[in-house]
Amino acid sequence: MCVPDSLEAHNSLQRGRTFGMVHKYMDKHDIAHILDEIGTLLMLQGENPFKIRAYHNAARALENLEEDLAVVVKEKRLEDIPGIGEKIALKITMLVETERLPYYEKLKKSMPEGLLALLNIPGLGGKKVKALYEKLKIKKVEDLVDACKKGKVAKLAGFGAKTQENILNSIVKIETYGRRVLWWTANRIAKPILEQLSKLKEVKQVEIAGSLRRKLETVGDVDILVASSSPSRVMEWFTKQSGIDKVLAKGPTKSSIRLKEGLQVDLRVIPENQFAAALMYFTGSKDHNIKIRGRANAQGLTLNEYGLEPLTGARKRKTMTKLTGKKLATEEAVYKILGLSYIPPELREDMGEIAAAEKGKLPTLVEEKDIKGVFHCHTTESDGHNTLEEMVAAAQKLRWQYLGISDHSKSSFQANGMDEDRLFEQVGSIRKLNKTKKFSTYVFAGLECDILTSGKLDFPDSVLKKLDFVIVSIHRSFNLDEKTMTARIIKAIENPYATMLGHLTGRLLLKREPYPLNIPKVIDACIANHTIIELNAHPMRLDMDWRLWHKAADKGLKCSINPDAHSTEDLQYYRAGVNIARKGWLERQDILNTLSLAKVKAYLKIR
Ligand code: DGT
Ligand code: ZN
Ligand code: CA
Ligand code: CA
Repeated sequence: MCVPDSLEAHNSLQRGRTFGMVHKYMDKHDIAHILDEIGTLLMLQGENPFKIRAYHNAARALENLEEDLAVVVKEKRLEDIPGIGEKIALKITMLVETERLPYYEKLKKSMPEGLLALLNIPGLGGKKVKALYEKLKIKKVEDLVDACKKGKVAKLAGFGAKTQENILNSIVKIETYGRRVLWWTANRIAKPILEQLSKLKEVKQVEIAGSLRRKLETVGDVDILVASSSPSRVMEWFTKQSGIDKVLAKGPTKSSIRLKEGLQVDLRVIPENQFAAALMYFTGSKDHNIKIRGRANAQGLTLNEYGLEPLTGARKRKTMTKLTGKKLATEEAVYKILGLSYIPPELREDMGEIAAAEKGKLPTLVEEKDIKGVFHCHTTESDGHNTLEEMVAAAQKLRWQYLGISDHSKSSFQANGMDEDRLFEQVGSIRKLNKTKKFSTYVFAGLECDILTSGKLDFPDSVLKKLDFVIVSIHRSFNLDEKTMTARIIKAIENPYATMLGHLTGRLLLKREPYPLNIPKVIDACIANHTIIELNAHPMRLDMDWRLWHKAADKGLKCSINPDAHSTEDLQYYRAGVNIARKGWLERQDILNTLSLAKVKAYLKIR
């Protein structure tokens, strides 16, 4: 599979914790999570693969459901959803109606709780976890660490010393990663809290701050700021809302809670006249703040979370005049007084934004509305969950002018990759669909073509040349050394039919490290060969990393914001891609899919 299991399952498993059964309100994500867990538990019990897959498929179907689950259940339409059969429909119904499922509870009780967390360790699948449990009585991560240290794991059939070492290394990494959450997930969790806060009549203003506002790829905790003159009422609501696991701190102006999902949320209530300064302060980043504060000091001002004030002492009088009559009601005003143009939160990372703001040379960042269509979408022809027509209909709903379909090639057999015949058949269907003008969205026929270990592509040029575009990606042989990996990718992108390079480093945020690669060399080769590097917008990938885009784009590298969509709902990932493009200082003209259909057609033709 190109993309790992559902995001939600990933994020909660990553902390090795499970949802409790006493939710006040169970939504589709909660239920999907339970179905995923049932599938996993069945796998650990050695159940048959079809039964296991049925649960995982049903979980994904729920995640992708666009309707209100409660309504579907009420109208008894669950079984109409592809991927949900009769038996699982009954279980979902029971969960929605009673928030309980005895089958699941019994299943869970029959297995040690810590086993599920073991599955999240890279390299440990159901079979291995089962063997560890049965042969060494390993029930949780601590047992496993202990057994590794004693050399017991190495001696098990199918493991060995190398595997034992890898397991230990992975555990160390998971422990450091485990404290953070994907931006996408944190945003989904934070949104309803924000919405409900804004409905309280005591609340004048409410904003997200911290890394979530800066759109960092992962966040440590969620920071919310509220402007209000009655903080106690706001705190009261905040610390008593549903979904709380624990109130970590409750004070008159600052409280912290931990949600059942494991995420921490900090709330600060601030008087209205200090809101802008506080928002700036708590948005950070810390490094950006330090530079900004230094700049204020140099101008005879002091900037802190309460506002911008004249420094005391000799310089006081001069600056007083400067501040008279100015109201610091917005961040813009604060930046302006400091002689800077407004710096969007995404750029506040101390990566040259202050110098650029001083010269009025900040980029005009790309926006969601600039996106005219997307490439890198999968369908049921490989490992996607929606058909070609369903994907196009969804793109049309987003008012996109075009959609680039790129299913997997034959070497990705685990993702049901296509051979030549199936590829040509799909190309035929796409051409035919375009002719019918059934949709206003034009479809480009492409391929996500595997880069083989040698750097050769999975299909000969004679096949590739019949396509509108080709994304070349690595899906296996990740453990080559840096030199070999770099040469492999460069060979692939030098192919004249390689339009773009997919998920550059293969990283999965909070889960899998990038493979070793000389990235600057690959970037230079892509520029020289006019090959685009995609900004894979899957929330778990966000690859190429935003820290590299600014310089690369200045050198002439072109970007394409690709959702790597495996369902119609995944098309929304383009938003995560725009966030990261903005963090990477990218402007409209750096990005292929901000172009109109006519211009993209022309571009692809020249190539
Ligand atoms: P996170 O939560 O680890 O993803 O990252 P942030 O940036 O959200 O960090 P957090 O939640 O600790 O604090 C939010 C912001 O508050 C941070 O970006 C800048 C500001 N801040 C917090 N503590 C300090 C500090 O000790 N010094 C400075 N200059 N700023 C701070
Ligand atoms: Zn892929
Ligand atoms: Ca934070
Ligand atoms: Ca915080």
